[in-house]
Amino acid sequence: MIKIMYVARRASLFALLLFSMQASAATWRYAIEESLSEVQGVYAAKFKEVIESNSNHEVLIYPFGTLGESADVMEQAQAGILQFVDQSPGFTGSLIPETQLFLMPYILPEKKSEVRYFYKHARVIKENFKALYAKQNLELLRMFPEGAVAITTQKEFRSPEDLKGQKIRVMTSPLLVETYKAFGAVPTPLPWGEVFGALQTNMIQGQENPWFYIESGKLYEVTEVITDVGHNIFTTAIMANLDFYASLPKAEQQLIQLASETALDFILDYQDGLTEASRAKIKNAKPSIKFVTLSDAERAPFRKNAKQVEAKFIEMTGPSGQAILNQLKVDLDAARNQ
Ligand code: 6CS
Repeated sequence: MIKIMYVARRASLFALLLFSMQASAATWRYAIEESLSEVQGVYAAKFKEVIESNSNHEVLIYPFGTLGESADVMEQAQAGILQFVDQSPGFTGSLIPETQLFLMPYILPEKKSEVRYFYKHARVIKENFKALYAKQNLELLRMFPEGAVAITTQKEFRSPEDLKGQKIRVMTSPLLVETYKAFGAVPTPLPWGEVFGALQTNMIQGQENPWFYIESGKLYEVTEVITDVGHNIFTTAIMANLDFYASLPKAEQQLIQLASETALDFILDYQDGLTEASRAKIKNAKPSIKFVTLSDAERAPFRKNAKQVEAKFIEMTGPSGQAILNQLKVDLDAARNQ
């Protein structure tokens, strides 16, 4: 009798162990705003590789278009339907106005070593933004750059006056609207899915994006001129649903941190030469396209007008935005003096 009870107890302990092992093998859903072969997709694939080779979890990546626009996937991540999401500040601005800091023209560095140092070490990301995202039930994991932003147009421009009356599409951020007003244009906020069609039908005449995206989205097909005014680098952010993240054992949180940092290093290296390669592909596909790089003198009025965008940022975000801007400047100094 005692032996039967002993065997039964061992059997149920074994079943419990088996159950907990199965329960710990989870499927984590991760949505991005781009395709798998674009920068966010490459980051996500590296993240997935690190998670899957160090645990029995599976990471399912949902590329742009599979779950809706960027605003839709953010709602799904906040609700916990998705465990991870990549959303760029150009869309997060309506939820967390301070993230528009990354859209402010002529503030982020152009030099590669400074860019790298900034995204790896900035306290404004690790502390200030981490706290702001947490208020929206999001654990901010990393922010990373996606390259210098260029402006596509139908006609050449060299000054804010030349952009008068030109409808330029921006992501749905109030601060980007202010930027393009300051640049002399008529800003037109649209979700990504509508951009190609709007250019094709001349509802808008231009838009801004990193070179790789202009190439992979074939925007050059509906563009005559691509201009570098040196005003920004594109920033994106990856985050986890906070309830989900907080419920994980410490070791799993550490694995997520490891995967996020490994993917950050990987994506920084991956982008070496990406802009140059994208420019070459565009020229090859459309030899008639014109590339323009504004000189320092031509950039001067854009820089001057950018000052009013900083004032708008403070108007939109108040003391919290001011504190964040101050911290950003400290971090940028650290990156310059590293
Ligand atoms: O312009 C946009 O809407 C977007 N640009 C990039 C580079 N990534 C995601 C986003 O859809």
